Amino acid sequence: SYTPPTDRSVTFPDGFLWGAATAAYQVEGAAHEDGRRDSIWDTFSRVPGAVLDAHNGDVACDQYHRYADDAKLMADLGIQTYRFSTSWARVRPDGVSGPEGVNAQGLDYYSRLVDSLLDNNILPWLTLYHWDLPQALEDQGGWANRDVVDLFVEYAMTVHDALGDRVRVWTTLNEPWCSSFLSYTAGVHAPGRTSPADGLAAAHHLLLAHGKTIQELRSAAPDAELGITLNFTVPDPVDPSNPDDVDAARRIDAQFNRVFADPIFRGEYPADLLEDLAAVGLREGFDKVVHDGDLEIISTPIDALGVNYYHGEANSKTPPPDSLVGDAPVERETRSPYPAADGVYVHPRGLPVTDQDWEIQPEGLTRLLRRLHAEYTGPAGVKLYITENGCAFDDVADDNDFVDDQNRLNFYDLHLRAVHEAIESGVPVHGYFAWSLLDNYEWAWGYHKRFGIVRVNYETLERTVKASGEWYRTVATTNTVPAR
Ligand code: PNW
Repeated sequence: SYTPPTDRSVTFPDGFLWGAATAAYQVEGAAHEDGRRDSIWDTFSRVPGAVLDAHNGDVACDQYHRYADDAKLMADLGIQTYRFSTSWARVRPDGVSGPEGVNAQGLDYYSRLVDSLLDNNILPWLTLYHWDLPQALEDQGGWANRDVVDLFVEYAMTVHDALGDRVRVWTTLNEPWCSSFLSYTAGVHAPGRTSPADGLAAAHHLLLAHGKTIQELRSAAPDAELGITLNFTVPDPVDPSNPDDVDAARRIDAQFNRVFADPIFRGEYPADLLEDLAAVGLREGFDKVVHDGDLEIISTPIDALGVNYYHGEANSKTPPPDSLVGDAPVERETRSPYPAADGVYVHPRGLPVTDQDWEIQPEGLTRLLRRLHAEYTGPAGVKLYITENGCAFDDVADDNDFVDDQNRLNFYDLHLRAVHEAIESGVPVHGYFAWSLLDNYEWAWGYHKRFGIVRVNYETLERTVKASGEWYRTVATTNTVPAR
């Protein structure tokens, strides 16, 4: 693997946006306050064994009460934009249509948050869905039920009506791959279902909800910047000269990347994906889920693609040697549970890993950005942003709660150099968000994994900037990754 040299500084283009990201359920807490009702993550975290130590988001980072201080902290860190999400379970807690379904107190919170950000000169970057579907809607079939699509659009426009005068950047969905396949097929995320057909239906309905919302937002706010955030992997064959391995990587690319990018940018599902679904008996059912006209809606032009990148993977149709399989505490299968990637395995490559056993592979980000620009965003004239990148490490805090996280700093340094390399080679990337501003509720891992550039003491809820956060301030305020 290629590691860029770190002995020179690299400066980003003028106007490059430096941000940090979070999501509602991961940071807000106040789960039972001001009219919020259960989302699928509240109920999922009560299922024995679903989340490590049954951790939940009842308190999280308490941002619901500490947003004003957090906005000041961001300003102090030189952060120019804050990527946060609004919670459907706060805004329309019962999933009921019409004005009676709106929870004014929930909307008020986001209004106060946005005002605090603007007071601190921070651009609000609003994501409408980061996985907290109202449980009431899951009880009606969740994302596998087409009826949820129009309810999402209604929720989105409720948020827009309240905040559209102050929020200019709108992201419909965060990582629909997670809220469909990881949630409805692999059962790892809420609602914990294990149905290949439901995962496919959820993916399509999420895409349709995205497309319809873009159309509504576009007519309500012609000047807004509208987009979606996808998570991408960079699949490589274990052995490039082995046709089975090459096919394994192709399948992962279809099932993970192209299943979302192709409908959005080309108005069609990938033909090879549909063939793979036919081979496992899922094609007919999926064809019924996709109605005439859906793909035109899904491919409604957008302004921005958010890219979440953590790592790529090496694929094969044979299992990896046991000795190389990591020891992640959340049980991890190396065999894909996903319908169009039947029989595909992930092989650990012996790269350095984070505390989730996620491989550290910065060059994958350079390749990903070049590919997205060449095949999707470039031809469509769509702006690229890195909306998430970061890592979990077992932080050790000193008596003052300070964490000297050189490992995380190193991760960011390498990945920002990888972004810079893509920019140098002609890929226009317009901004970067660290995941995450704060240590927070890391879904199925609970509070066991820390991603923050700022430490959260979960006893006192106090925030302490880590070494990586101090370093990020230098980067953001000088627009430069310094030499090391
Ligand atoms: C993303 N996977 O989640 C999310 O957008 C964040 O909310 C999250 O905290 C961050 O990445 C770190 O995990 C993912 O299992 C969670 O492949 C799990 C997976 C991918 C992304």
